[in-house]
Amino acid sequence: PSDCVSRTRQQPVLTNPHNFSLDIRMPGVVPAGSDTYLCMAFPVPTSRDSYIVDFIPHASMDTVHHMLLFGCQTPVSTTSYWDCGSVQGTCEDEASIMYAWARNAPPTKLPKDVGFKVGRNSGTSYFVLQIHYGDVTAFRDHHRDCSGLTLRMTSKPQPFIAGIYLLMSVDTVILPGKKVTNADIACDYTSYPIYPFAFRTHTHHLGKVVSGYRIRDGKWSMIGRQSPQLPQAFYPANKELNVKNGDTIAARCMFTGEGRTSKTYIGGTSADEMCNFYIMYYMDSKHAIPYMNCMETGSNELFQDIPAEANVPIAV
Ligand code: IYT
Ligand code: CU
Ligand code: CU
Repeated sequence: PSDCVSRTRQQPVLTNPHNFSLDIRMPGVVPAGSDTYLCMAFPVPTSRDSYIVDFIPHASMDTVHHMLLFGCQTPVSTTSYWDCGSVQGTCEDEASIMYAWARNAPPTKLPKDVGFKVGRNSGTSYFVLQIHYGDVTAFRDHHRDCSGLTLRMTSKPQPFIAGIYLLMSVDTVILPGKKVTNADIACDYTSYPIYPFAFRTHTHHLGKVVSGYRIRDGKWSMIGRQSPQLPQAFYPANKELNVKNGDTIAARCMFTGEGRTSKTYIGGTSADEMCNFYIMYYMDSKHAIPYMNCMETGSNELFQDIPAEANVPIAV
């Protein structure tokens, strides 16, 4: 790691004793080949609750395809970095995504007064950094990579807590050659209001467009819509839209089976598919819920009224 700066040093910010920074960086790695996924866990440094208020990416543009940051209790390893491609995952328990950086996409900022709450009490003991190294020809000189993130953190309680609402399909089957298959997901929302500010879509190769909506009194309002073939970062959500008790949250992934000669199922490899719509929201800290998900198939009756844009491919 001689060509990487110390990754453990913390930089106290002298102007405010509550604030500190944490470097989450690969420890000087050389990926074995193109499309290698490497993960590394970092303990959350305080037992007391603290809050992430900003993310500063440090990524080698010529090699890093994407970076994701997760929070969880039990990473696959706590001793060193590991290969976290399709076989080994990130965490033994459920991970939640907190940040996504993707090449050629602008990184999203948290709004003012909003923080991700972390710390052993809040169920996040570890951060896991996942880096997808794309083209590794830049490693022919055997230099070592220390890409990662700096987290700007504070121990000062924040008025609003950031969270993730994940809609995912568990049962989609895409028939070979069939032009359009929709994966529809919907759940009733029964909690305190959330304020979406960013969204992320994820499919593998067959996804054409992914759209997310709030349905209130039968009216569909778009939270976000994107091509999953564009960089899978968090993009700004449609503003001035909240989700409250009594609403329905819904998402559709439009897939094509063209070019396949057998059925495609939901699964972890690049020959499988996924349908994910992530909503990053904030919530009043008084009754904040940091993670929610929806895995229910939406009914045909409900999705009769989905806006036509959900089936209009986005040019990439
Ligand atoms: C089967 C599936 O759709 N898996 C997704 C969603 C997922 C994300 C997380 C499922 C679980 C999680 O803890 I975080 I259980 C999936 O694996 N998505 C990938 C990454 O794992 C985040 C992605 O890039 O969105
Ligand atoms: Cu990638
Ligand atoms: Cu996937």
